Amino acid sequence: MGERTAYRTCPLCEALCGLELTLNRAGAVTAVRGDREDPLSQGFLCPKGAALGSLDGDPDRLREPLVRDGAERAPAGWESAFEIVRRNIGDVIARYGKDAVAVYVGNLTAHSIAGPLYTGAIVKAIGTRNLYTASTADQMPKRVSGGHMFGDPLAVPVPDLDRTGHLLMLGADPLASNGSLCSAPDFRRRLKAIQARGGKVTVVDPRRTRTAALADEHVFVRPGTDAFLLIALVHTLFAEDLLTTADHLAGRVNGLDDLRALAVDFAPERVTDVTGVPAATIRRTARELAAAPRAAVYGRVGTCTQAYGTLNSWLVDVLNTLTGNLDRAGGAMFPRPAHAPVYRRKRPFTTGRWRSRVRGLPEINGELPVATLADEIETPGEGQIRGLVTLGGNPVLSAPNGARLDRALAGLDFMVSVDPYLNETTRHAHVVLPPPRPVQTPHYDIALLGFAVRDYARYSPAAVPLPGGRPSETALLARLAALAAGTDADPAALDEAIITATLARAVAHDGSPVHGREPDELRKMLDPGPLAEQRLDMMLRLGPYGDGFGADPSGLTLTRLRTEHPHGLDLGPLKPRLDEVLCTTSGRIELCPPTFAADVDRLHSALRDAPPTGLVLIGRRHPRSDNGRTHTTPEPARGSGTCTLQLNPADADRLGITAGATVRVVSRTGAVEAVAEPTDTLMAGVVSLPHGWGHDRPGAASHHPVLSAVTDDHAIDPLSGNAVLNGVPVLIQSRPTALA
Ligand SMILES: Nc1nc2c(c(=O)[nH]1)N[C@H]1C(S)=C(S)[C@@H](COP(=O)(O)OP(=O)(O)OC[C@H]3O[C@@H](n4cnc5c(=O)[nH]c(N)nc54)[C@H](O)[C@@H]3O)O[C@H]1N2
Ligand SMILES: Nc1nc2c(c(=O)[nH]1)N[C@H]1C(S)=C(S)[C@@H](COP(=O)(O)OP(=O)(O)OC[C@H]3O[C@@H](n4cnc5c(=O)[nH]c(N)nc54)[C@H](O)[C@@H]3O)O[C@H]1N2
Ligand code: SF4
Ligand SMILES: [Mo]
Repeated sequence: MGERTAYRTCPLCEALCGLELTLNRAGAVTAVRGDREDPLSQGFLCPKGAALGSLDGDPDRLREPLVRDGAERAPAGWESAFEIVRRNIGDVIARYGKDAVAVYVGNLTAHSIAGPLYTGAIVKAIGTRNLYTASTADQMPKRVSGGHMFGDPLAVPVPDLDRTGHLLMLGADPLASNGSLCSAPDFRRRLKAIQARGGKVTVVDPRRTRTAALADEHVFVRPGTDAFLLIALVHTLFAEDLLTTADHLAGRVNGLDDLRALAVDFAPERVTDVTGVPAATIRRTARELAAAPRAAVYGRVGTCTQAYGTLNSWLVDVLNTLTGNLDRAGGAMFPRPAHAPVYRRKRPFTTGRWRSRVRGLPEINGELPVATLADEIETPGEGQIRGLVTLGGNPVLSAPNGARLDRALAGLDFMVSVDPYLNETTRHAHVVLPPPRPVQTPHYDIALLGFAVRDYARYSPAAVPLPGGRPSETALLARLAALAAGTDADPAALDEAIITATLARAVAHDGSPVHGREPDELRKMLDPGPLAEQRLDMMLRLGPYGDGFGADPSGLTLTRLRTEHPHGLDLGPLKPRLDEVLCTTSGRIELCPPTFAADVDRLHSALRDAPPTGLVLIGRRHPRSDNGRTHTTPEPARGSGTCTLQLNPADADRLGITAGATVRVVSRTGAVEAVAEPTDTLMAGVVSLPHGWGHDRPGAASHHPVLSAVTDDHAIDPLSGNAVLNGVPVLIQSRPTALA
């Protein structure tokens, strides 16, 4: 009675499933089902999505700003909280300069309209070079690879899952994670469909994951050594003359000879010891890849968050290109999101426009590696970080050597967090500004729709109105940008300025659908909603499926998406679009960028040394967990045995460790205790802890071993600055008997 139904996109992971929510009269979610009419997810729902109601209604979610003075925290009114933020950011800048205020942008901002539309404005308003994001603990290598190969850090090819006949997948466990940089609801069904079509799925992973168990073949690889395997595959394609001369790539590729020369030294036999992969398997894998009529190579978190992250990301797309599978149906393709104009002129991709103060690490894609954030906070001197803004992230759990970052955050002069929870990170904030509940928040995946396996768009209005006086997340971030600028300026001025500038550029660009028109006339046509939605409307109308402000009356507008397609709109399978994407200086795909070729020296020197023999640590994800947010979602976090140290039985025997024993995991940076779980799902020499588990409640004793205490902030992939979170050298010790 009094119940109603609302439809929205699940904001919890990159699969972007459509949900059908049942809400009671009070606006609480009483049931969650998969939305059968969503063309992309077709009713699929995972346990996390099913628990969205408890997350949405979580009593621990903050409802008003929290202000900290020393150890005391007290709720505050919005205006007084904003005033504290304005004054303190202003003070830090006045005393120490703009770079003294850093911004950390977490993964959650990627799942919102607010993050993509306003974080740039906040950073710009502060004027700081100290931008850090979860990207350098995740996918920066793919950005750098796309930047150098295709000219655009956003050019990340996605496996065309629904049409491929052969998938070679490295370092991804989509049956646990539901996929990343490949939005594909019900990944399992899509993998099984490849098999049902007579195709093959091969998984390369140091752990026999659920995904690996489903695959036709699972290849164990020693953590951190995929680059050797991948370059040996490239070697084999050249050596056995297996290159496919795909017509659509003819004349579009630079550096083929350089690449051939580079791969000469990496015969499969040479990399067997270091990778643990038999040479015969490598050769066969190369032959199968070349022989498959439609194949895609896909590498994800396990290949990015390691010592050779960029080399891996590059070699994955080299394989896609050499086998003729780049930009063709069933291969690796570039999605064409409805909100991204295709005519935009892009600047050539460069890195290192500035460097981090302490370690001299290059800027990549406008940011610095999160692995050096603690250095910049702790090291005195000019330019030291004294103030921090965090947006939807929990770096104490997610960044390498989180324990050090935890201590560093405690020393800041001022910290403000936009976050609905008090947790390991936000407990250091002087002001926490909580965004509203998911059902109170409109949704459109600006950041993620560019990685979907079909072109698709979905807009979800808020299902429950915001209580008066409570700012939306977009309003919060827009206000933060205004406060950071030191003015009490109307935050609306920011959106107005962006709309004006975008329309001015669009009418001036001869490739745009509104070329030559009057910006004022276009401005008046925008959706009458809040400014963030006017901006979204503008993006959709200028986009590849847009109405071009009336130029194509059947085209997309935000109003049309909202009213005519409440379950989402399918815009068809991925389409070849290399011409739109490529923006290298040469106008060709750069198969062998000099910086990547130079980094291959590290592979050479590693092969000259004896292969390492010690134990290495990798992370893992559980289908019910969600990065560092588990402790805030009671339902999904429960279940026994999920936070164990997994290790191979042979290693357990050698070390005298039995199942259920508590052991110490010791790395360069720290030690954690965990319960041992011997299992042959792990390759010998490899141990695994889950990622993202932390304290149950701030201030309470940690019930779980924290992976970020043993990951190393000194270990990064030099080309991307990405943290090395997998393949961490560790010692496993039996816990000394506790004193009676
Ligand atoms: N349930 C759940 N889902 C999630 C998340 C979560 O925390 N929980 N997080 C979300 C986020 S932020 C992301 S980015 C995605 C990530 O999604 P995925 O990329 O699928 O990430 P993982 O599930 O961590 O799988 C990474 C795999 O890499 C393997 N691996 C580790 N080291 C190596 C290596 O050196 N080489 C190779 N080849 N493999 C290696 C691991 O054993 C693991 O199976 O998941 C998202 N979805
Ligand atoms: N060892 C190891 N470390 C890893 C990984 C690994 O596999 N192994 N994975 C890495 C990856 S892929 C990633 S993406 C990073 C993630 O790193 P982070 O982005 O730093 O961490 P999350 O846990 O995703 O952060 C979620 C934060 O968002 C807040 N939040 C929840 N809902 C909302 C909302 O609606 N709005 C806002 N503003 N905030 C909200 C939560 O309270 C929490 O503080 O971790 C990385 N770290
Ligand atoms: S797979 Fe991801 S998007 Fe789909 S229901 Fe589960 S958490 Fe939500
Ligand atoms: Mo991630």
